[in-house]
Amino acid sequence: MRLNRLALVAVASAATLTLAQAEGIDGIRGGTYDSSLRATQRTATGFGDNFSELNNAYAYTDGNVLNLFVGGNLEGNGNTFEMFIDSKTGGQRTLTGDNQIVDPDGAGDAGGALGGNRMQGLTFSTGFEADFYFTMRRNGNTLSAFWGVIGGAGNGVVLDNSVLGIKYGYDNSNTGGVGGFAGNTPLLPPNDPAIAAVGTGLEIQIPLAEIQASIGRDLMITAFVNGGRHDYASNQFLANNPQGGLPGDINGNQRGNLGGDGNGNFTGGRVNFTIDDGTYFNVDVVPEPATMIALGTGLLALARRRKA
Ligand SMILES: [Ca+2]
Ligand SMILES: [Ca+2]
Ligand SMILES: [Ca+2]
Repeated sequence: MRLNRLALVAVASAATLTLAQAEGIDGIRGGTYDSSLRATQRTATGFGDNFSELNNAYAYTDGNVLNLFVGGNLEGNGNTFEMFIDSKTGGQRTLTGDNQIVDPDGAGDAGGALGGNRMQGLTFSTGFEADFYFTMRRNGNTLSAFWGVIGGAGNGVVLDNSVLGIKYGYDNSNTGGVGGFAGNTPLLPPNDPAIAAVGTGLEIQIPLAEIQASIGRDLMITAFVNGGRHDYASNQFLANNPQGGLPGDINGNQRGNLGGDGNGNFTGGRVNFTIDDGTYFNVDVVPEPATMIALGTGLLALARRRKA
């Protein structure tokens, strides 16, 4: 009898734990992210204060999904949020163009965002070999999101919160975080509390199975804001490396938008430069927090056996 009650308490605790951890994918940073700050922005935005800026990244895994929150804004003029995930061995450090065709309509090119006229040639940090690609744009209040497999053939997937188990949400109410870019002033301090505090922006949930993640192998993620046709990069990258995380930034100064060539120039539709080393953040892949559930189930089974 005593054991039965103990078992029930354990099961109830597990249920409470599960409920407490439910995170709405709504662009609002809930309490589940509290201990999972991964990166803060160190460069004021060249795409407009509170129009397009990436202030911080919070992310965690729970054995089933990756939950990712990026505090900031994405302007409703069609600008794109770009995210590359390195979740397994292999992939592309330099986008070869041998990839799925993602968002061809938005890119204005049959090859799509990753193709020869848009991001083919973009080179990631040393050690970062991209495996998957997520992109989202805002036109007014309409969100569009797409998924691509690096090295995959055929067409990417149009996401709508009901396919691949991938969910996304956005809240545009941020008015804090970084300001507008005003020249090559020194980098903002790392882990600035006001920048880390931004609590609205983009939120994404991706099943770990979809990115073939393995327990114990960290995810590596690099994210930035790009132009509407994926052809003109802003200066909002996460994470920043100690030098600012932008090409050529070796003197600790903020830099303006990277454009197509890394130097702020529009090159006629092509983003093609090398991102500095360390321009990504890690997210550890951990097992499901099943200890409580297993304990509850075990005790319940034990109680049943004793009863029988
Ligand atoms: Ca949320
Ligand atoms: Ca701001
Ligand atoms: Ca990889």
